[in-house]
Amino acid sequence: MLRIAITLLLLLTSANCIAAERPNVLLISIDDLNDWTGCLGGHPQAKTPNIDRLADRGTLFENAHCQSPVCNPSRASMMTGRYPHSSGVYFLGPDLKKAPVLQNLDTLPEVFAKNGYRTMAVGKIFHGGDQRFFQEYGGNNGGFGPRPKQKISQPHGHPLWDWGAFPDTDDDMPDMKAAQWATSKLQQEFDRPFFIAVGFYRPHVPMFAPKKWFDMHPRQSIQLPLVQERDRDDLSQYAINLTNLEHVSPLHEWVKSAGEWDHAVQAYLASTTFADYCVGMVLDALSESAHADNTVVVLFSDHGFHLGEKQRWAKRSLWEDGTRVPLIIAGPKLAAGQRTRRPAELIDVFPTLLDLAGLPSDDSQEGQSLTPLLENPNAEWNHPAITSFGKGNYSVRSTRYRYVQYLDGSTELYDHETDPHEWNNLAKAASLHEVIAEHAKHIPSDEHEILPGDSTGHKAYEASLKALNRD
Ligand SMILES: [Ca+2]
Ligand SMILES: [Ca+2]
Repeated sequence: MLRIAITLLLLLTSANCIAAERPNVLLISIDDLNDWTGCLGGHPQAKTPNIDRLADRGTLFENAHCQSPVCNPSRASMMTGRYPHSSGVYFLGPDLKKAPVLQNLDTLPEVFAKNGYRTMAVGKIFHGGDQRFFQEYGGNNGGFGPRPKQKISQPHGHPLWDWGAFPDTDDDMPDMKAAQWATSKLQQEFDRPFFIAVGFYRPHVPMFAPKKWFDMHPRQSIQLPLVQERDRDDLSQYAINLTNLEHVSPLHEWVKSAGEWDHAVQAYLASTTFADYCVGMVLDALSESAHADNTVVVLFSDHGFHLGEKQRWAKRSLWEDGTRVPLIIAGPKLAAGQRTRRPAELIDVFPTLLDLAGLPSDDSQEGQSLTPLLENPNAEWNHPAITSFGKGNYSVRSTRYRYVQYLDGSTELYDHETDPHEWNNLAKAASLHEVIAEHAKHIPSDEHEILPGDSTGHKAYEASLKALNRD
């Protein structure tokens, strides 16, 4: 009896020791942030000093992409390690727990909890219902706006679509509360390693921030994104319809005619600089804490965002503006100041964190651990980034090219070495036949049916399908 008790005690002690040696995880999410950061250079006037210093401390994945250009499927995919085409969660609905493929899986924080971690979160990590997945949840802090009596009236769009200097103080910003909550947690000591996730809402619409953040981006000197007037001439009608019909964001024509393009760009830059400030608060709290030398930090956004490129606004596209995201991984035992052009996917974060925490790997994960690229940013890497927007519509992004294939059979190919804005569709170039074939091999052949869910993203897909049948 005594021997059993001693053995048990020894086992428990060694388990605790192993757990105590594991690194903490700080996961920072920024909603709807495209490549308009200083370190990615997507806009020359982006001011993100805190995201940039995190990039300097770790590895910046310069060619990272979401699995879907919509919040819910992107986050469901990342947090379960399953592509949208594997789960059937392609759009804003359904919730991941309503997907037969996902409902019995442990999500990323739940796997860490099962391995002895204390899991905490604040803000938007999943697309709703975050409290289900963390042991402690500091509140959603969403539901911001609309501004009373000041709403910009625009005929085509969701009530969330508003921008301008509002409210008066930083303390009235929901993201500030999330940063403060995370800061207070990082100041505590824990008897176990922790997994803290902090999800910021800006620059997601409404693009509000107090006036001082707008003043850092004066409207009179705002540079509009580079846009080619006839950029869409080499796209199929289906591709145009898919990204524009029943769209919930304003039409580009309206934004231009209302004289609001520069104002909206200013608001996005201001909102991003504010979100970056909140990121800085959390990074400062970490570096001043007892956890500074034993915490892996991952920063990501759930998808990109158009601000007039290809004559459209917001997410829901398979182009670079829709899929490219910031992704940074930094940690105490990881190299600093690295950049890699190898394609990375948000779905890769799950197996990467298992690796970095020394937890058992999981063969059912559909992403790849990025640790080989953390060790050598130029390592051989044959895993292009796959993004879908509804069943049958895919983009395959390699180190050099983007190939897009739509369910009507139309295709696009862009060479990022010569065409970073994806203006010239080379899909019909005979000399690139082999390049196209190589990329097309990665288009999934086994696709889950679209699970029902009431969503605006789904409406765009349905409308483009209907238009196709009419042709
Ligand atoms: Ca989002
Ligand atoms: Ca074009």
